[in-house]
Order: sequence, then structure tokens, then C-alpha cells
Amino acid sequence: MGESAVPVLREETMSNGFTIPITGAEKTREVLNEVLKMRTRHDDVIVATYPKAGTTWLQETVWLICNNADTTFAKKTLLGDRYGWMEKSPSLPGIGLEELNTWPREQTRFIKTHLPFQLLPNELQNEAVGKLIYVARNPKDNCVSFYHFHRMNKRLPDPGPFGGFLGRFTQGNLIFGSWFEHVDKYWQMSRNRERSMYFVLYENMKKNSKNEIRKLANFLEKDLSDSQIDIIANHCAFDNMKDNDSVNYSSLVANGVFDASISKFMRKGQVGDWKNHFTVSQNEEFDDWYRKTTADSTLAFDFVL
Ligand code: PPS
Repeated sequence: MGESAVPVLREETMSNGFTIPITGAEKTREVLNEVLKMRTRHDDVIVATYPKAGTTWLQETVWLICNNADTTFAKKTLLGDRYGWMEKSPSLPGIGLEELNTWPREQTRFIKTHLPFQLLPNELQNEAVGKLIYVARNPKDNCVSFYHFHRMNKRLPDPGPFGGFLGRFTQGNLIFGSWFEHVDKYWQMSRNRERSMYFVLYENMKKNSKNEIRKLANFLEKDLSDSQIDIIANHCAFDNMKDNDSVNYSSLVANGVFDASISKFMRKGQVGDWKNHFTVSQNEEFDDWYRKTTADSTLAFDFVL
């Protein structure tokens, strides 16, 4: 993201011809072009999302499923030290591309990414390898969460009033690009890669997290007892994650990247908070855009529970 004092958004075309709005153009473009060349491994575990769709929630859930529900280790080890972030800016703490490329062979790489499918490593785009979990969230709540994240994250451009931000969300003029194109491409790809790609909906996690954890464990080929599933569901419940310093990004508040006095990273964790932000006319316009944009999609979201 931004190396300059005031982060500015601009469109950049990557070495494979894919264009995307980014901030901190030079460094970000370099990193994204390097990601395309990253080598994949058959045991990689990747959590991919459009930003603010439930990345952190699923990262923690997936890690625990793969590590025998070891909440003791999880509580004392920052999520950013258990997962690499493929496109991480070198100026942010945590595991980035360089470390991922030299990760010990005998250790599973846990990786998160917000990149659209078309900017994943070429090898991963071309071949079904490892296990990729994609998380999607209804676009109204996703947009609201992204808005508050822009307000409190000093490395993102000031979002201004909500109405303008909503317009940029529907136009795809935000970092990581269009919400719909992001979600839709992963959705299409996951239809053909059932053993290596799995699609989770934030709202389903909210409705019945134990059921979703069981299905995820099945996809990840891990045997979990009922009590382990209970432990994971409880550990990953919003009220517990918000007070858990290994996942709530309090470290980025401490080093000044996030301003928690404006908005917390673990903000509300709800389905339907968009109702507190959309005016009646914004909602009508959004519904119109949504109907047209998703007309050919088989993916359906819950906007309220
Ligand atoms: S990021 O920055 O893209 O990685 O953010 P991400 O983790 O994808 O999204 C943050 C939003 O997810 C909510 N969240 C949760 N909801 C329910 N249960 C749990 N355990 C949970 N953990 C995080 C978080 O509160 C953000 O949503 P909002 O709506 O802003 O509260």
C-alpha cells in the first residue's frame, strides 16, 4: 500500500496484462509481479478473500482445523506469524513473499491473499494444487466493513462520505478491484476444482459455524472430534476473537497503522449492519446494480439473518 504520506489510488497493469487499482504504485507493482512467479506446493493451504469478507475469521478457523484445535499455541502466536501474506508490503511486519519462497519444505505454508484469481501465482492459476479456501460476504456488509477499514487504516486513502465510497465499491474502483469480478472468478474456478478449492460464505459461518467447520475439515481432509469442533467454534466466535490479541490486530494499532479510536479491526462482526449505513435511495440503487451485475451468477447471498 502507500509509501507516500497520503496514499493515492491508481490503476496499474501487471506483467500479465491484468489491470487493478493499487496504492504505493511502484513497490506494490513489483511485489504483485513477483507473486505471479511464486512456486506453489502441493500442501499449501491458502485463504483467499476480497478484503473484509472474513479473512481473519477463516484464517484462524482453518489453522485450528489443520493443527488439532491447538488453541494454546494459537493464542500465543500472532496470526501474522502463522500465515504468510502473499502480497504483503515489505514495510509491514509479518511473513511476506520472500519468507514464503524460502519456507522449510517439511512445514505446511499457511497463506492469505486478497488478490483476484488472475493475480495469483501463475502455477496456481494454471493447475489445481494445494487447498484454497475462498470466503465471500454479502456485498452490502462487505462494503460497510471496507469503508470503516479505510477510515481507520492510515495506509489507505481517506474514504470520504459513505455515499461516495459506495459508488467506488460498485465501480470496482478500490484496492483489489471489483468485488463482483473477484468473487465471481473464484466461484467459477471453484466449480471445476472441487478437491483444491472450497467456497465459504460469511453468512453461513454466522448461521451455523459448527456445520461449516465440519465441512471445511472434510475438505481439508482432517479428522476432528465433536469436542474439537466445539473448541474451534467457541475460540473463533466474534466475542472471543475480538479480545484475542493474537488475531485482533492490536499490534497494528500499537505501531500506528490502525487508529482504533476511529474504528476497531474487530468492529461488529454482524450480518445486516449495512442497514445502519445505507439510505433508502442508496439501497434501491445498489439493489438495481446488484441485480444487473449478478444476473448470470448462481451464487446467492443472505443480506439479513
Ligand atoms: S481483512 O483486513 O481484509 O483481513 O479483514 P477481514 O478479516 O476479511 O474482515 C474483517 C471483518 O470480519 C469481521 N470478523 C468476524 N466476524 C464474525 N466472527 C468473527 N470471528 C470475526 N472475526 C472478524 C470483522 O469484525 C470485520 O467485519 P465488520 O463488519 O467490520 O465488523
